[in-house]
Amino acid sequence: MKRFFSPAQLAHAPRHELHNGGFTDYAEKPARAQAILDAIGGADAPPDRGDAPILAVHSPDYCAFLQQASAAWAAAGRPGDALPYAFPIVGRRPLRLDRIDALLGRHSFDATTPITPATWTSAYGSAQSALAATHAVLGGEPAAFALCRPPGHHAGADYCGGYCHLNVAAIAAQAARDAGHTRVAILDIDYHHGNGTQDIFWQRGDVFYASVHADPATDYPFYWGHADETGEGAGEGTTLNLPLPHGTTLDAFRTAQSRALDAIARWGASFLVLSFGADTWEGDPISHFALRTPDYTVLARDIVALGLPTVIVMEGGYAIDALGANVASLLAGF
Ligand code: SP5
Ligand code: ZN
Repeated sequence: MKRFFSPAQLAHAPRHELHNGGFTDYAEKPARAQAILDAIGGADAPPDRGDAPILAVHSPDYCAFLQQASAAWAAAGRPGDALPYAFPIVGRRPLRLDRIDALLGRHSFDATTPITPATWTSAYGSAQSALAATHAVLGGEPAAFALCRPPGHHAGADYCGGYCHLNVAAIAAQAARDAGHTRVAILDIDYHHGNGTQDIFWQRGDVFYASVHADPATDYPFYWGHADETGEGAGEGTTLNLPLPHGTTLDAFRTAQSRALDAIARWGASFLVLSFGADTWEGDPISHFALRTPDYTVLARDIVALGLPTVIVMEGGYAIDALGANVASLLAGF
């Protein structure tokens, strides 16, 4: 299978994240990508397709913010990585969006996702990897893998959060739409709900979003991913959320994934984007499911049985010692 990764994706390396009221090591480390590369035997650098396919999903203001936030933070005399601390509740607006503090809160939904001088470069490379895999599949490959890091599924059209800046699954899905696929599905099997992906396609009837994830009643991102969220307007019925409890093992996960696959098949998708997170693994340090390494091959075979051309984009997975084997297990099923 073709695999894509840009060395530029390694540069984004925040020191800390805000966790339970204090700072801890940032879980989404560059070493994650190296562990995956080692396990899958490397990857090709993606060509540069420019920012048009990124701007097909994200707002120009938000992309400018990602490029400028770190310099503005430093210019304001702040040390370290840029981090928001004040957020506009829905319906409020800041009067001065030139203030870095106001900008950070306007374009973030949490305080766990610092912006560094390399954030834009790495996120841009991550998006280019997703686009390279998408174009490989559009060109006839049955499947291709984008080693996306930083990940994407928590990022909305104009906000970051959850270690995510550019929504690589949404960028891939939109590129497939723009290449002529009229019905594109995204299956998200990261441990966390992909709130950004859901938001981006919430009112659209041309992209189906299905997610299997930890119940937001107990888990981040809390405000999205409940079973009664099904989309609105033209998108009514094209969002499917399948929350699961702590301790979930293969049987229940596979049953939920099969429900998602059935819905995608019934809806008539002709192209699939798989948001894959290995944070469902039993030993993941920030998650509470109990999948085992061989389980990913089983899940992949069920996805292959759908018979759709498939772009796989990497999302979470924080047990670095097991991450390579877990990704290799998934790819073996393809
Ligand atoms: C892409 C993805 O999997 N994002 C997950 C974001 C989860 N953030 C909330 C949980 C934060 C846990 N932080 C643990 C810090 C360990 N040093
Ligand atoms: Zn996750």
